[in-house]
Amino acid sequence: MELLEKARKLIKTSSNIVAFTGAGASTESNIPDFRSSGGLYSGNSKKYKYPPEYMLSHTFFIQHTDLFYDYYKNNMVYRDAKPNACHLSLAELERQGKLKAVVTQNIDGLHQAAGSKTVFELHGSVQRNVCTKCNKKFDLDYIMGSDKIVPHCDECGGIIKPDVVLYEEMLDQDVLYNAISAISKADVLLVIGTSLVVYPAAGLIDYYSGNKMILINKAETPYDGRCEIVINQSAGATLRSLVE
Ligand code: CNA
Repeated sequence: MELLEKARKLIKTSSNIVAFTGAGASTESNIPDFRSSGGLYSGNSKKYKYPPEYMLSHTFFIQHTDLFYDYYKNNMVYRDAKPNACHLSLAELERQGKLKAVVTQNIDGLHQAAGSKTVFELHGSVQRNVCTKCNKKFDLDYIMGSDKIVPHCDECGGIIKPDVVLYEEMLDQDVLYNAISAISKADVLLVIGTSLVVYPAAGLIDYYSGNKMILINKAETPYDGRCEIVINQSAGATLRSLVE
């Protein structure tokens, strides 16, 4: 049976689908991923003398806060991005009662913008920001609107940190617990737009115990052999065709 047809059938007959998404779910919203050619790791950050992994680390945030924010604001925040067919189709599956949760490595907030309600953001979100001194919360407009490169709290003057999980930092334990719980109970697992090389996030799909894993990713991944169906096509067009 044709792959798309087979995937469509699995989705049609399931009422407990969970989606696990990565940066490839948002490239069609014009947000670059990390590892595609043209992605953030492939050279469009040449302006900086440090590798992106280091500039997105906790150590770098503490030791070079100004450079961190320069890189972060120019490469990780896309305020004009709109949800694409991938985000919208997943939200539609949730509205139909078929999809129970989206577990995402993305930090862009586009699943919620598309209408998804149950979203577990493993790596946090650029939309939330918090003062490192007094814990006051700030939205993205405050961070980007600040005329200084490093945003400071308007009450105590402390440095504000994005609620984004940087390299060297732990994942939020509640988010992790909820994500594992959803994945381990899922009937169909839709894995979309992720190279599956960033741990511990990628390891979460090991908690899926079924045999209906559908992977939609342009490039090969280390998990291809474990999937029932692998579709190496664009996430937006594929999801649209699976859900309509
Ligand atoms: P990655 O390692 O960059 O992999 C992305 C994968 O998506 C690649 O294998 C591509 O082949 C594939 N891909 C790209 N575009 C499409 C498309 N249109 N359709 C289908 N497949 C596509 O990114 P991961 O998510 O695996 O890595 C996890 C990192 C990336 C997390 O820490 C994220 O926070 C981080 N990240 C997030 C964003 C975002 O929030 N939009 C952007 C860039 C990086």
